[in-house]
Amino acid sequence: MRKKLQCLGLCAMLLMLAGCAAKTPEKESEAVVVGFSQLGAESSWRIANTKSVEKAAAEYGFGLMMENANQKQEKQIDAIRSFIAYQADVIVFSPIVETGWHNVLTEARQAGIPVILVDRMIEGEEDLYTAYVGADFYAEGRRAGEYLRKKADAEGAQRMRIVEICGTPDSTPMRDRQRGFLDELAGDGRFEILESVNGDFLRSRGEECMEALLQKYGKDGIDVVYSHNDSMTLGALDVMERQGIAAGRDILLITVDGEKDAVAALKAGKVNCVVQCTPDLGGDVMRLVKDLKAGKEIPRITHPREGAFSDLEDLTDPAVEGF
Ligand code: GYE
Repeated sequence: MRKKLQCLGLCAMLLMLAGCAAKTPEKESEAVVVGFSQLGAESSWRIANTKSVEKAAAEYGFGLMMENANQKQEKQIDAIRSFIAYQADVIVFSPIVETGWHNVLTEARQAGIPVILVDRMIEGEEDLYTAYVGADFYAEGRRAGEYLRKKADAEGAQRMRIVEICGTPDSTPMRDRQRGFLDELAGDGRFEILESVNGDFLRSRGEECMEALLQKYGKDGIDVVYSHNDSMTLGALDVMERQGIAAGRDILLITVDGEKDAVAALKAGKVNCVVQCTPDLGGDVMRLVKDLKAGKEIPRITHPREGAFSDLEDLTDPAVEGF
């Protein structure tokens, strides 16, 4: 069965490519083919992001060749090479980590195929991509820290011991959510980071990390969990609930993304702050693809507008909802 499906997929792709080869200039816009390398399916955020790209490509009438790399950089590199071989019009990709892209992106440039980064950035290599569409993760980290300072003020807290559950090492959201948070709290003696651990943006790892942290510090030794995404937060929350810890009161929880379950936990008082990060980036990306193909100048950086929800605000506001 699987073989058959693979074969069907291949035939569909060949047909699509045959269509491209035969494209006439007046059909140019219909025949745009976008190669999209998604990095994985590690979180609800990622799944929503994939859907957003698929939906937008269909709305613009673009052909989409999508490959999911299942968290493996080598697979992303292979996917980009296959898009180059197929002569996609534009390559869109979401780099799992910031480094290690020089060779493959040089190949794309030599083939004359523009590259748009979506969701995550790469380090340096400014001349090897045309644009970036995604969040300002540093600002997200600052928002998380800003909430915590206000919360400490509101509670008159003198000391807050923080554990940080981080996303994939060397990824842009991990690096910048950490940097922004630390910068925001720097110089304020009330805050102490006990430890930062790697939860890889996965719910299962969030659970493992929380178990290990509670074993090490005890429930009375931790005041705040700052988790880089909702999936890990929800895993950590499961552990707290199993251990009879009143999340949101005994231990404060700050999370990033804004998926429905996290916003529901916020409204239920189990999470204290949700810093928003929208997965809905497909529309911006495809608009840029269209403009690029039309020969227009496109902006180098497009950040979606984002904010934060917290228990310091009115949570009955209808605008407070998740994706
Ligand atoms: O926060 C997390 C996902 O890169 C912004 O990756 C993205 C992050 C998102 O796995 O849930």
